[in-house]
Amino acid sequence: ATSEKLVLSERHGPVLVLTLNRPKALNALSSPLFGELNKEFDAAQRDDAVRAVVLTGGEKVFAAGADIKEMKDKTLAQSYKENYLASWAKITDFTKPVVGAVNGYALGGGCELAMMCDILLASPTATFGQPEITLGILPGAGGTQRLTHLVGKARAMDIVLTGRKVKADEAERIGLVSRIVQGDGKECVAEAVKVATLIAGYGGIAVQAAKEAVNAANNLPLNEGLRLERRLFHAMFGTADQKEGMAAFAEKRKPSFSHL
Ligand code: CO8
Repeated sequence: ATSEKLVLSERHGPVLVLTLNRPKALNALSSPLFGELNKEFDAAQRDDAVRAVVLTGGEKVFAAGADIKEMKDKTLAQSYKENYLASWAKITDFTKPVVGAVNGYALGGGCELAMMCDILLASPTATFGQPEITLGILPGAGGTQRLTHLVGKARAMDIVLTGRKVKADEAERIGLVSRIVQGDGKECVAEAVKVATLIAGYGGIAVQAAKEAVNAANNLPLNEGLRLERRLFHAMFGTADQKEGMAAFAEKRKPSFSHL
C-alpha cells in the first residue's frame, strides 16, 4: 500500500484527468502528494497530445487542506530554509487550461489549490473554506491573495478571519466557482471532462494566449493588461489556427485546428 499513487492519472483523448488519491486522510495535501502532482503537470506540459487537464479529488472530497500532521512540528528555520509551500503553486506555471472539479471539502490548501484552476466546477456537496485561523496560522498558498481577487476584500476577510465554511451555492454567488453541476460527484467530474474536451478542440495557441491574458488582469494595471491583450491579439494573425478558423467560418464548415 506504500507504493499506492497519491495522484491518479487517466487520459480521455486530449484531456488528462488527475485525481488526488489519499482518501483516508481526506486528500490532505502532503509534500509527497505535491511531488507527484507537479511531476504529472510537468509531463503534461511537455506532451503535445495533452491539450487540457481536469483536476479533481474524486467523487467525495477535493482536499481537506495541507497535511496538518506533516506541518505541526515544523520550525520557523526549517520552513524558511526549505521555502515550504513554494513548490505547491507550480501548477500556476502550466500554460494549458486546467478545469477543476470540486466535490465535498475544499478547505485550506484544498481551497487554494482549487483557486489555482482556470475554470472551477463544483457539485452541490462542495464546501470551501480557509480554516487556517482555527489552527493558529493564516493561509499560505493564495488564500489571502487569490481569494481576495476572486471575491473582494469584504468577503475574503469574512472567510479568512472567521474560518467559516462556504457552501457551493454561496461559492457560486460570490464568484469563487464558475458553475455548479447538479447531480453527484461523478457528474461533476464528467462535466469537467466535457468542458476540457470542448476547449481542447480549439486552437491551442489561442487558448494559451487567452489564459495568459485573463491571468494578467490580476497582475497588471488596466492599461498594461489591455496592451498585453492587444499584442497577443495581433500575434494571432501569425498563427495557422487564425487562418483556418476564419476560413472555416467563411466557408460555413467546422474548423480543423492544427494548434500551430
Ligand atoms: N491534515 C491531515 N489529516 C487530515 C486533514 C488534514 N488537513 N483533514 C482530515 N484529516 C484526516 C483526519 O485526521 C482523519 O484521520 P484519522 O482517521 O487517522 O483520524 C481523516 O482525515 C478523516 O477526517 P475526520 O475524521 O476529521 O473527518 P470528518 O468528516 O469528521 O471531518 C473535516 C472532515 C471537517 C474536513 C475535518 O477533517 C477537518 O476539519 N480537517 C482539517 C481541515 C483544515 O483545517 N484544513 C486546513 C489545513 S491548514 C492548510 O491547509 C494550510 C495551507 C497550506 C497551503 C497549501 C498549498 C496548496
